[in-house]
Amino acid sequence: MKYVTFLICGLLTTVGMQAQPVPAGDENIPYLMTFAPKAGTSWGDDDFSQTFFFLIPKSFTQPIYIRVFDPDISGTTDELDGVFDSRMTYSVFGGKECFTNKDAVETSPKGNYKSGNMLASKTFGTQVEYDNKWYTFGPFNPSEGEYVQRFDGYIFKVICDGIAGDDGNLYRYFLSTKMDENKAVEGANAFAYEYSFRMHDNATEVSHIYPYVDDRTISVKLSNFDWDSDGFIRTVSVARKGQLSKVSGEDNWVEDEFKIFDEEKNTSLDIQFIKRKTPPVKNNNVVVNVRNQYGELLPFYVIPIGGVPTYKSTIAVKKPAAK
Ligand SMILES: [Ca+2]
Ligand SMILES: [Ca+2]
Ligand SMILES: [Ca+2]
Ligand SMILES: [Ca+2]
Repeated sequence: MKYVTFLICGLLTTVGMQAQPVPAGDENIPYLMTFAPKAGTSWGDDDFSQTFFFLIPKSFTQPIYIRVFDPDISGTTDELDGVFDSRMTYSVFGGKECFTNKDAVETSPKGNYKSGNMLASKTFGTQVEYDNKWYTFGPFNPSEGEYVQRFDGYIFKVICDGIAGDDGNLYRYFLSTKMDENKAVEGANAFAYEYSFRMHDNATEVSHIYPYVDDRTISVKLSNFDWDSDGFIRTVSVARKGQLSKVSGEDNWVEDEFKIFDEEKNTSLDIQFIKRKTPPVKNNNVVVNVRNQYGELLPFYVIPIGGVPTYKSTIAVKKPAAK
């Protein structure tokens, strides 16, 4: 049933940009992942904190809700170390600087990363009543977010911080118009500058992240953490058929730098996470970020800007001639 829902969402996002599960359908990422602070980073989370931004178009004026699936840290959906004894705090921020503060858009929970007005906050532990269930923050008036001119919309920030314990928290979000069900906000999107997520166990599943390349981007540095040598990380774009990147093993960061083609500007890249078949890697948690030549992070939109890029052979054929 869950799989069917994901498929439907995937179709909707390509057609109408109106579904906001996070992760979204095209990403095929089963869960976001944040570990509690006493976990070793070898479990797959480098900093025990994850930030997501939700973008509401100015034209949308109805109340919104931010829903969390499996907010607790217990049961079958989370990653156990010993006994479940962890706590996580989810906080929703809006107002001035919730997005435009420079600490808010970095990869690590440092400085004033909790900038803006805290609109709501709740800490979860082992509450079984929320196991595999939704918890809803809100309602929020869209204007409680931070208005950002270049998006012509309001931005909310949600941070999940590991507070205590050593277990891993799997969860998902949904930006909804309803308190007790998932109803998409038309024209909305969500994005992050660093993605910390759980891979599928099934080796045939491919997960995707879609960094948006703006027209100032000349080169990018793709960084991945604790990939556990699980197969390939490959980049596809309008001008790139499938370029393999260096991958990390256990508890380390690996970086790969490459030039951006002119044709890739103002499009999304499709970074594909392809599992190895044997021996199988289970419970693989990984962290990914992408920076440009200025060291600025590229946003990963859950609904890729310009759609999922497909390689166009005509572009590639043209390229050598243009040089
Ligand atoms: Ca534990
Ligand atoms: Ca759970
Ligand atoms: Ca959970
Ligand atoms: Ca891992």
